Amino acid sequence: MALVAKRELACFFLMMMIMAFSGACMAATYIVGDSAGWTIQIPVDYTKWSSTNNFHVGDKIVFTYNKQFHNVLQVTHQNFQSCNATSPIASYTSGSDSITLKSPGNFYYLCGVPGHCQAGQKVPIKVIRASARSPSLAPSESALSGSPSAFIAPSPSPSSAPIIQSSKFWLAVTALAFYLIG
Ligand SMILES: [Cu+2]
Repeated sequence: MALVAKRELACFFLMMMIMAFSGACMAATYIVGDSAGWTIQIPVDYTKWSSTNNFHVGDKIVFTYNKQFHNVLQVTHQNFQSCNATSPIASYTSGSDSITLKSPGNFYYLCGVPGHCQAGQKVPIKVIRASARSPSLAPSESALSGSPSAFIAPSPSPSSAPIIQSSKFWLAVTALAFYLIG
């Protein structure tokens, strides 16, 4: 009986570790505004929503909305602040727009339908390097706020660090599982 409980505990622990690990190191997808989506019908503080998430290079943001009433325009910081939709960098109109965050920096999106941006349908997205997840490269993350443009320069593949992390991770998990099973 005790043995079964220990095994269950070990399995549960393994599952939790796997979930935590994949959450920390794999590309994530974020629905802008979560369940509310991209809207003005429900008051959503998109700036607050954005600030509660950590966006990394490789992550995706998805705008979900009724395309009859809204759209998504990527704009400059200046046009974001003034809700100027006349010269977007990119525009999306499908109603379910998945945008992959390809480089670090600050990106700005708003709805181009007159009045909507002013009503709060605008979201800033701050993207940090995927490799910033690795503790050895962590100092680069703090430098990002100073000058995002510096990070557009080509960087080494972020895949190397997670592989090292991965092997250490599995070693730790295996050791712990054995310990728990006894
Ligand atoms: Cu709109």
